Amino acid sequence: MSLPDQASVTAQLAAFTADLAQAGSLRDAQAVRDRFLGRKNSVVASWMAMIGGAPPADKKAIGQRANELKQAIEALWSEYQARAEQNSRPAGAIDVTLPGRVPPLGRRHPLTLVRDRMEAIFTRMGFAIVEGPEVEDEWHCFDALNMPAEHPARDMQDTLYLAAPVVGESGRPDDTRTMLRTHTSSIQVRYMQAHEPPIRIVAPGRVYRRDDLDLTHTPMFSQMEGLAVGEGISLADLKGTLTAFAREMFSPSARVRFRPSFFPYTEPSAEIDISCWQCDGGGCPMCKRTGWIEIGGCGMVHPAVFEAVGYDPERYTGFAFGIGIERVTILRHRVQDIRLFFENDLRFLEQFPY
Ligand code: 2NM
Repeated sequence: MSLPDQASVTAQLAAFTADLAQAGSLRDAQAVRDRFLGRKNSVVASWMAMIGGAPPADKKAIGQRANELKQAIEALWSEYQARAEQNSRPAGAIDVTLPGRVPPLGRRHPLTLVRDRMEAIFTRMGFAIVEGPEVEDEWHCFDALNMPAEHPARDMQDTLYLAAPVVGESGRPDDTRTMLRTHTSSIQVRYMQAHEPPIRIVAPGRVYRRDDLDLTHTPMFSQMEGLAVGEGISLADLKGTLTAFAREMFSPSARVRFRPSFFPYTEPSAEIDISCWQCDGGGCPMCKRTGWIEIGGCGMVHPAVFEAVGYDPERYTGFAFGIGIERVTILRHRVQDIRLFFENDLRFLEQFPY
């Protein structure tokens, strides 16, 4: 056999192409490829084998021809395979053997998860969930809640008023400004106007205040306020309700402590502390070594609020409380910065599994 030259390469490629065209099945085609490219007894293998016995001056050229042939056949073979793959099913058909594409799944926001849990706990205790408008009038947000015109919370510094005043529903002469609600108590005022006692409701929702952004403040945040009104409702009912909530939400051994405080719409008023669920009250970094963690405020509804909504303050008493949903979420999940809740960074949001 004469030594392979450029013409031999061309001739072998032509032979390969012709033989492949004759192949009636993938198995036949693979046999053709093996005859040209296989490790033993193939055309390429026999050319490689000639290198050893060839005159030194020809060795390099034979090696080059063998490589050329090998690469060209490999290229033709991949084209053949790609064509065979396409022809094996009708155009546009679905290849049912391919693995399915898993669509990316959304998930609930951490604040929604905590709110849902809180709602479930209060629902089981007989509270109804009530919502209301985020754009409010001053009467429902302030006047009805024993916060008269001179009250500092009504200042432009603290409250976001809307540019276009709209006449409110109360018909009162001072009821002309609209605002973004600063607490969800306005929902409870609306509910009391529309329903006679006994009532038991929780009002979750977003609230707005004129705050600058920092680690612990955002101008929008979420609250859940609770309200129970009836005959003979006492501070003991308030404490029992909050204790039951804390045991389900934080720890079965949770205790509740009231610290005297002031709100215009309750008397007496208190801050709500829960025994630290990390150290069970012993003192740890999470509770700043105090054993207690503040989660909100509460009190017995002020008679002036009942007057405003048309309830008889001689007949009815009630308790109310407000809990910050961001605050509870931050404490439960040790979130470092409140702003993370509102930036929608998936690396943060994907860390809340339940
Ligand atoms: C709080 C603290 C104390 C509250 C009062 C009322 C209403 F409408 F009945 F007067 N709703 N919520 C209340 C009381 C809210 O949040 C820190």
